[in-house]
Amino acid sequence: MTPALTLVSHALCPYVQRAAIVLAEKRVAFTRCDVDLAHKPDWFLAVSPLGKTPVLLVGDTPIFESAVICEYLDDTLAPRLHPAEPLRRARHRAWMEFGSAVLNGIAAFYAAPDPAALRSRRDELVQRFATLEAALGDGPWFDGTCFSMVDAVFGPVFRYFDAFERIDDFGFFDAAPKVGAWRAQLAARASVRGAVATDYDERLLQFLRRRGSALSARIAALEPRTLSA
Ligand SMILES: N[C@@H](CCC(=O)N[C@@H](CS)C(=O)NCC(=O)O)C(=O)O
Repeated sequence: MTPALTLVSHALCPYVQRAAIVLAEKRVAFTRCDVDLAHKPDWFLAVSPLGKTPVLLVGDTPIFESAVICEYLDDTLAPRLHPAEPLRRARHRAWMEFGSAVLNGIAAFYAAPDPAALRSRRDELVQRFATLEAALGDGPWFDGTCFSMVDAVFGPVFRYFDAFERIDDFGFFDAAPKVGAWRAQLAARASVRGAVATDYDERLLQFLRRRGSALSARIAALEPRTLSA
């Protein structure tokens, strides 16, 4: 019998979303348990050696690091999201890493301390998307017609840009039409939509507003009406 699966989560964590998307694609029941990362409970620190979400509890056994969790789920539950052919699979794993680098770039963008740094971090993300554009085929997914693990990684990446676009038109995807089309496909996918709670958008905006960053200042300068539109 398959042991019970518990995904130890944080409401805004994009790495948690990867695992939630993979679980949903595999149509596997799991329990989600959110922790407050500002006040980490002892039981959480006991199962998370780095003090980070996500952790997947497989029965009583904890697995940490989102990529490892996703690989474990792919090894044990159908349908496979990774390609069977080793070279192609290696290429997918490499682009999963690229997805993590884009997440770091996103964090640098929303934490940028002043407008000049915000512009530089924006330009770095645009460069990342130009690189991604050159790697994409005809879609609709990263590698054609099969939804893969790379898609699970980029669903949460692109979700941030819904919030950024409520603040301003930063033109992130202007020169990357394939990336833009892929983003739209991912935004409509049930597993991607269901990986966050219904109050996610408001919580993310609150989180961004409280960074004390150049982006926070931009949010504070906006009319509440603009943000709710
Ligand atoms: N490499 C990790 C990154 C996980 C991560 O950075 N999680 C963040 C939340 S999104 C976290 O738990 N931060 C709390 C901390 O670092 O104290 C993974 O892929 O699982």
